[in-house]
Amino acid sequence: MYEAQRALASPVRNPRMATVIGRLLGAAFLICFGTGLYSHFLQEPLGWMRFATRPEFLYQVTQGTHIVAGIACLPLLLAKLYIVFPELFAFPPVRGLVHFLERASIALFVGASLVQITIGLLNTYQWYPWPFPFRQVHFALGWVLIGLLVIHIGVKLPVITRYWSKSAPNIGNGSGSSGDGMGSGDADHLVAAVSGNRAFNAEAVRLWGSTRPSGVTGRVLDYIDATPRVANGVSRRGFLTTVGVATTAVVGLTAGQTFTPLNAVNLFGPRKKGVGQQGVPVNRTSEQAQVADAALAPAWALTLVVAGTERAFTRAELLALPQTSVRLPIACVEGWSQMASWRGVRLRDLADLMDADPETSFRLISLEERGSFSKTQMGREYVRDPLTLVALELNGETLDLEHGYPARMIAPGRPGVLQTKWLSRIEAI
Ligand SMILES: Nc1nc2c(c(=O)[nH]1)N[C@H]1C(S)=C(S)[C@@H](COP(=O)(O)O)O[C@H]1N2
Ligand SMILES: [Mo]
Repeated sequence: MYEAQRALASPVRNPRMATVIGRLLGAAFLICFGTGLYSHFLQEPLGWMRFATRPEFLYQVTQGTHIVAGIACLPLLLAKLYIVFPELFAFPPVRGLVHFLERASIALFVGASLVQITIGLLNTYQWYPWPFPFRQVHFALGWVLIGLLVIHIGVKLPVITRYWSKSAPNIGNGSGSSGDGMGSGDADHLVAAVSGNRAFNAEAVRLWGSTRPSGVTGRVLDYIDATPRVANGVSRRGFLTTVGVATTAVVGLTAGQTFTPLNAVNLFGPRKKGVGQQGVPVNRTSEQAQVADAALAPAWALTLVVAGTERAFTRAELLALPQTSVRLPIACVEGWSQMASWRGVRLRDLADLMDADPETSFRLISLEERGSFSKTQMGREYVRDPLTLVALELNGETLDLEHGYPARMIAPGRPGVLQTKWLSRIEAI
């Protein structure tokens, strides 16, 4: 076992590096969790929840951040696994119940993280090669991961605090795993830890001083002395540079799908700004939604239903009402977003025409018959917002069929999935 660990030894495989990469990864996880919860509850609000409608690009920012931080997790997680990989060969593999639980929680943590990042990434490409509903599983796994992150930080707290700052690791004084009273299991563990890092070995010898203790600590030092002091190729600086470049590259070459200054280098993002009908990307097409016939039928009218009263508005009638122009983004949950100019009727004007109570929420129903977004709900804060439109025009032209002709919803600060295209009915609820 020591031989295996020795073969894997490297200057980057040390607790300081694990702490450095670990806290970046931890921060990315927390950002993903926070922005993910926000996105989730926008789509599935609990009854009492109300959301900010300003700034109108809020969701564009939170979801863009979610996707960018999620993508950054991939190289960071691989780097972290590279650093701690020799732990797989720790001997004995299990040193009692607590140690077993610690290792089991880490195994679960690594597995769940890999699944979470992978399904999230594939989702941004709208590829769902699995038999479960993405959002519910991604949401549940998010909670599992935060729980495991808390456990992981708790378990590793002594290491994290000791290696948090750049100063020399204080392995000699007052730490529970060295000095007198160490069991032989601890010695194995220390040998294992020490074997991971040549520079750390030298530090250990220095800190322990010239007096060579006998017993367990002496064994550790004998081991250190017997171990060749050659690094196996990867230097710390080289490793950090590689991780930095890889992370910057995957982030930088994707973020352009939502962050305009990087648009030119958006190589990995599945959607490009300005590419699509009327300069806006299309997520679900009229063909996929099977709405073309109903949407282009001359008999189309938008039906409003409030407190049992129904009223149908033809497109000509909608165009005859006061028109408002707004600039609002489509901000897809999958990370891309695009600002656009919309023109149409304020939803609150229609609600007033129907004498709707200002406290009512609405249900938006699309011509689309199947599909998870054919019916969506809109809270009162969006209904009453002056920027919320039943849009009839996009970027100065009649709304394209692909963008929801004859009429679509556009509201500030909402995920793309709730910007319902091909409207058919709007019901007060
Ligand atoms: N009826 C309906 N509306 C819909 C969808 C849909 O599948 N069906 N997709 C939504 C999603 S996921 C997004 S991101 C936006 C995209 O709008 P766009 O295609 O006009 O850019 O439309 C939304 N409106
Ligand atoms: Mo979307």
